[in-house]
Amino acid sequence: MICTLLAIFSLFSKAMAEARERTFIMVKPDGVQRGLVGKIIKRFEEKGFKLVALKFTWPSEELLKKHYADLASRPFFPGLVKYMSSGPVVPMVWEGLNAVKTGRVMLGATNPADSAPGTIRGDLCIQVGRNIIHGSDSVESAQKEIGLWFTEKEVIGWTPATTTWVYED
Ligand code: IDP
Ligand code: MG
Repeated sequence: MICTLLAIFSLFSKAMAEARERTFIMVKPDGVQRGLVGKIIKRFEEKGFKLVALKFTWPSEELLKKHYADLASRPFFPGLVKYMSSGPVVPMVWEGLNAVKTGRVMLGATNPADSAPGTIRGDLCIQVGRNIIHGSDSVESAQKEIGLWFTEKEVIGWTPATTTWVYED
């Protein structure tokens, strides 16, 4: 009996922990210039993910070089840093079950030429060097990116009134 209760409790807390997965999403300078911020936020809101951090900021080249450190040796890196530092961006943190993986699916492929219709990139942009949005590719990179762009205090824990209508438990 106690074992069953413990098993149920551990399944429940596992589901709750998974529902707290966080991903770092950012509207890039072209998305801001093209007036797509509201539309992009709406997609994540309507999906059922929870917004836990957001800001409007013009990022430094230094921050962008850290953000894209993994790509430093790629030929497009200097152009990428120039593009990303060319204007304000909207970094955000979204939370929910499988937020990282589902967030990537919602973004679509890196190159909009390969992004499926219905995805953000598939619907709203054309070229890889102007692909309007960033999304973390793993839970580990999400944690790194959230730490780069936000302080701990800027990430807000809260419970939306809709939670029990989005999740079964
Ligand atoms: P991702 O944004 O889908 O995770 P990454 O391979 O991590 O894709 O590349 C980061 C960003 O670098 C892309 O979103 C895009 O803006 C840019 N990028 C990637 N490949 C190219 C390229 O071949 N030419 C120009 N820019 C590129
Ligand atoms: Mg990436």
